[in-house]
Amino acid sequence: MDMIQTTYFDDQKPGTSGLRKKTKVFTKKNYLENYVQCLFNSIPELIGGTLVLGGDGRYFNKEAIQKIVGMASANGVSKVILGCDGLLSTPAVSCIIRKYKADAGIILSASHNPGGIEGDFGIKLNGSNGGPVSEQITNKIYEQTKLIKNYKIVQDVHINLNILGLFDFMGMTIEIIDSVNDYANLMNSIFDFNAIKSLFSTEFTFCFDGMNAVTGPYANEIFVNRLGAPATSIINSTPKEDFGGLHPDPNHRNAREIFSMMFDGDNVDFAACSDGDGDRSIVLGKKTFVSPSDSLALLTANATLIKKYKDGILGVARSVPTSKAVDLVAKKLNIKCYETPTGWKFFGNLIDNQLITFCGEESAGAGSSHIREKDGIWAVLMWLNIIAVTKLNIPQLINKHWKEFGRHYYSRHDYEEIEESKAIYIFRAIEEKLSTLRGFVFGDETVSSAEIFTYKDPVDKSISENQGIVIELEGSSRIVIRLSGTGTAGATLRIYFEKYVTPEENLYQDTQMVLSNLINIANEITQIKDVLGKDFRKVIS
Ligand code: VG1
Ligand code: CO
Repeated sequence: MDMIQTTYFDDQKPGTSGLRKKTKVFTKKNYLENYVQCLFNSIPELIGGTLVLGGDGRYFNKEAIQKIVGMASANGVSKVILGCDGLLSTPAVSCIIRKYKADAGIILSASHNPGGIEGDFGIKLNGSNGGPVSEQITNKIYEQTKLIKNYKIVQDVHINLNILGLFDFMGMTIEIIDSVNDYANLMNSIFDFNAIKSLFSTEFTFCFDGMNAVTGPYANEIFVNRLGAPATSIINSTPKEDFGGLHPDPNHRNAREIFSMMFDGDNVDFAACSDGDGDRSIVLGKKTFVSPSDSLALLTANATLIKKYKDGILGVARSVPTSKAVDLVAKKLNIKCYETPTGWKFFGNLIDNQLITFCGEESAGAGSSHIREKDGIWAVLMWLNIIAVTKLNIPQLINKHWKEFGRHYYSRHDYEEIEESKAIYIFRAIEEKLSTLRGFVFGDETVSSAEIFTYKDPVDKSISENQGIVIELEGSSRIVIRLSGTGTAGATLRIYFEKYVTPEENLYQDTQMVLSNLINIANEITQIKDVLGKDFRKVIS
């Protein structure tokens, strides 16, 4: 074992979902090692404990695994559980931590960010409940990154990642497990696989796009081997180091293949795709994109059709920019609906303390108490199981939902890679205006409240400040503005819009048109075009 002096003293603050940087930053001498040592220093339970380790297969995944195994051994970890070939999806890591009672999990992924030498790399840390570590631990890690002076490592580790079984590595146990099996078994315990099998044996046609990232092997095992879908229904199913040039972010800009399949063609009933590490997914029906906020609402409304949730669910939670569609369902079901900051770590306490069963985000992540992560394939199986039971297709289910609850027109606009100083300037300028916005009239819209979202955890009472600006307008419309915590270049500003219409109003209008007033209001409040000098806006959902 060697104690290496660091040559790198840059402090690193984990963002919404771990630490993400350009791959070329992560591959710099000592960079990954420094950060991983900070993780070991922040989770003392790992000394003599068990670590789950795997990643989404992107460039540097395997090398990083060899280094982390060497560091785990030098730091006194007693067992490392590895996914075969170094592959584990984020939900699978959560499942495995819980099943094998591990102390922590490290997921090597920058999730929806592109991979490859020119792309991004990232590290997520999950705790013993299977979920992303809390803000308190993230803060501890950040403090460590300011102090770190050396790290411990066994150098030049070359483990064969393809042989399943138990091995001894200098007194530490390494167990290499099938990456998919435990997760697939968990899915089988939640859903009625026979009902979905019957659905696949009808005329029903299905396509899942693995985007050349981690979900391909999971989709093949679950949809094809266990549920009988044709092998051809899984596309881009081999994990590649650069994702074959695809950008595995489940939205219409990046998941082009399934969008054109569903909007330009007519022979597939249900299409879905996931992000790089498999924790998020979108579903599409014929000429129908299911807005993730609507998806959470619809899955909640239909939960009791699913084996595991047949007796009802405890409560739900959504992140602040996610539309309030699920709030209406919760009201009808007479269960509580919590509003949290963006990022999955805030849901864990609510699930652990039996306050909620379902949770989700507008960014296409939804999940339940079965693990402590959002879960892309779980959400697809939820939809398939509901379709199998109700015999309704996606457009019919969505229509039925809107006709009962009304519709939340919803859109997110992103301003990516803008100058950080300009993003901060825009933010500060709105903050200064906040108190004067209340009661302000813009055309036929009136601001009913404008504030910075602060979250108080109902369980441990911890406070998370500065979680975005929320502007509410009379008549259930909202604008939310926040800075992304997952980008790796410049700053990304996200602006979210929603407008509610009752079942009696027009449910079938163009979303951007319905939201155009709100978009104008946001332009006026932020002065974004003037500050940036040009229009950086990208319509994401
Ligand atoms: C984005 C999404 C957020 C999600 C996060 C991690 O964060 O908006 O909803 O939880 O990515 O997802 P941000 O800070 O860039 O808006 V994953 O699938 O990339 O771990
Ligand atoms: Co992800």
